[in-house]
Amino acid sequence: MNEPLLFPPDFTFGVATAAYQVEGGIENDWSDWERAGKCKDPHARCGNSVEHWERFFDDVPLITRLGATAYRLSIEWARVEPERGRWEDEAWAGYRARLEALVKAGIRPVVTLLHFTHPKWFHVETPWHEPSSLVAWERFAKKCAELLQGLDVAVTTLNEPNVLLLGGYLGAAMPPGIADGRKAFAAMANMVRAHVIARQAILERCGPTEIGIAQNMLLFAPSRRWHPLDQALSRLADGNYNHAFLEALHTGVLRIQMPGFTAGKAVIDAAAKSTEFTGFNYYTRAHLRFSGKAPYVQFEFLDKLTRGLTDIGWEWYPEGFGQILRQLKRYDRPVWITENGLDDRTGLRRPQYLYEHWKELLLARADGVNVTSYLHWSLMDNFEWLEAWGPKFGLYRVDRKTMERQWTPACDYFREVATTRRLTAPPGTEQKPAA
Ligand code: IFM
Repeated sequence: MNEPLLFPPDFTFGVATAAYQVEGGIENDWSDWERAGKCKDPHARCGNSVEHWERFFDDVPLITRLGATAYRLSIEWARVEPERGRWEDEAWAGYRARLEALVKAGIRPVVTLLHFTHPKWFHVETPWHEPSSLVAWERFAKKCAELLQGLDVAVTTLNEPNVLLLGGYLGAAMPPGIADGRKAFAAMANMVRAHVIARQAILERCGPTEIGIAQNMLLFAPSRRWHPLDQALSRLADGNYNHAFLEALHTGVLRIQMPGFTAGKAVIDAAAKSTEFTGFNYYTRAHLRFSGKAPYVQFEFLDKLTRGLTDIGWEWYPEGFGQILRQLKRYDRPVWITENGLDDRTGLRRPQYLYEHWKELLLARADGVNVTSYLHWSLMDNFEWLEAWGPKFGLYRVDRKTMERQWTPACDYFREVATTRRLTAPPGTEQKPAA
């Protein structure tokens, strides 16, 4: 590419975090999960995390210094309703003060209502596969809508419902730790309904608001390109994992199809056309192999192009970003990149990663995909769920002994592109050029 590619003047550059991963001091289903020794390191604890709750007002300038004008953050349900039906007014006021501080600093909040974590009572008393989940959720969503009244914010109701369902309801790898296909489908249908309920509550109290979900999407590919069963698995994963939830929010019909294994259909009319934008979280490509014995699907990250996996072991594959972006045209909504990033423990690869993914984004735009925002995961290093404190996803490195936030080379590069809108290659290159 000889000419620099340009981002349009109204394109939004921002950063993202989630409450449990950064705030600290939260007791919820995940803190219980850790105590039960269910992270990779059974002694790992999120604990005081990176103290973003306490340090929030000092962290705001970290965002503005990047030239970012949007910040995706989440409300921790367990902080505001630690016991069912008991609101913590101080916590609500704390969130309001934080949102106002962002707005005052010229940063538009993109507020996530549910980012994986729940109050401790939720899975016991009103789990997602039961209708009672929606009663509890509606009360919470209405309080969130009150919180947002009068502020210029956007909302992602749910973060990666597909990850929560796969990990929490099929794989028993995260709370609530269930492995039950029937309950998983019931939970999925209720989460579609939950999006609709939250949207309704927000529109009623806040007026016109941009509302969507943040959907994790992987570029699925057959491990053996020639193998018909690996090919079929990739197609099924694309349909069920990537698109089923988005399709439901587009058409009002939720459909899961695993020929020979299972199928599910729920008609939720109110979900049709229930988003203002398509939120897309992209990290990598995954290869699928039919293994011949239960559970039949082998999921692998392969370094097919010998670029070096990212430190968490995911493939470096910006081309997949562009390919999925082109698929999203079908939803006929502006596309927001609600997350994209990598675990980069030296901090040296992130500028090149940004460059290659931004290039794909701009090429997709040139092909008519209306991508209007890019929110980097993450503003700063944080607690990475089952992997706990190993991964480093932050533009800012955090020294957890001193809690100091440290500028990295990617901060310079992010700022340069976000403020000039010109995509030029970062100085030096740690990555082989895309094939
Ligand atoms: O840290 C997570 C985030 O909570 C959800 N999306 C993927 C990120 C990296 O794994």
